[in-house]
Amino acid sequence: MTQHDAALNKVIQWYPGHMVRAMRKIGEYLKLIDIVIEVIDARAPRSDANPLLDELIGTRRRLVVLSREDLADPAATKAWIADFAARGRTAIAAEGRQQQSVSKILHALTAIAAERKGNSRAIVVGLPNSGKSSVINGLLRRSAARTEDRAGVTRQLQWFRLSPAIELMDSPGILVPKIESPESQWKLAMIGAVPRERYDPVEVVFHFHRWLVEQRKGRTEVPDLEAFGRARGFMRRGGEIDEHNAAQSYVRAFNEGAFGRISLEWPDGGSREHGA
Ligand SMILES: Nc1nc2c(ncn2[C@@H]2O[C@H](COP(=O)(O)OP(=O)(O)OP(=O)(O)O)[C@@H](O)[C@H]2O)c(=O)[nH]1
Ligand SMILES: [Mg+2]
Repeated sequence: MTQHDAALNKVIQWYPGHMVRAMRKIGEYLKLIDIVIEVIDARAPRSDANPLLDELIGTRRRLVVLSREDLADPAATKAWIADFAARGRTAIAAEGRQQQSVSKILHALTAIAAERKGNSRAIVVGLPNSGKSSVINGLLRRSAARTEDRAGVTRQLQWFRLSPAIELMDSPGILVPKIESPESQWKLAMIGAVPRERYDPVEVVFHFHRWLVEQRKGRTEVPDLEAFGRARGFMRRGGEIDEHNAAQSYVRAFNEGAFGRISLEWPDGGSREHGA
């Protein structure tokens, strides 16, 4: 294990009490639930998946929402939708904050509910900060659920009525307690699924940029931390970079799309990005 991998390890240990309780509650509530809407960040669908949920969901109808479509590489998102379809699952790419985009989810949900008789109850689940509450607000067409650009905002399960026939439940984000791969750790930190105080942003940015250079065979205009820090004026007296603050700003810039649309994962066998 390198020094950089060791620094990432502490991300694994983040599994606070409210997540343990939420996971247990989701398990209890699932008896009442007919449809599971899984919100997954389109930029890292592999790291974003939650195998614990797979067990709980069992044979219930499920719908995958690939959120942050606006930040992901469109070719990767297309490949992921095909990959989900090949595994018998319906995935819809959406930008949570765009009404038009969320209406695609509404159509799919209404169609599933219409196949069933009577009331349908759907729960929205996914990793912290993946965009669950935004999807709920988009579906309800009002700001009913609180949203914020950090992980761990929704703390409790909460019901919302979408239509006479459909009820929706928002739930706290749940991070898998043990993330095995160091790759997944920096990716989850980079997409905002891990609270800022739980990781060293300098390490995360280092891993991200090294990965990007490798992916693009050395050709990328996305700055490394040093170049970014200098360009944005994160300087200390003596000409050194203020690495920590620069790295936090770097992660924010990534999530604002400042480096373009970048997907961190592609399905197995899918064609990868090549140039620029
Ligand atoms: N660019 C972009 N931002 C989004 C999208 N969906 C949500 N966001 C933003 O991402 C942040 C998190 O969204 P939330 O809806 O609060 O996420 P959540 O999954 O409910 O988060 P927790 O309750 O903390 O687990 C907010 O700042 C949203 O505005 C999207 O599709 N694109
Ligand atoms: Mg939420």
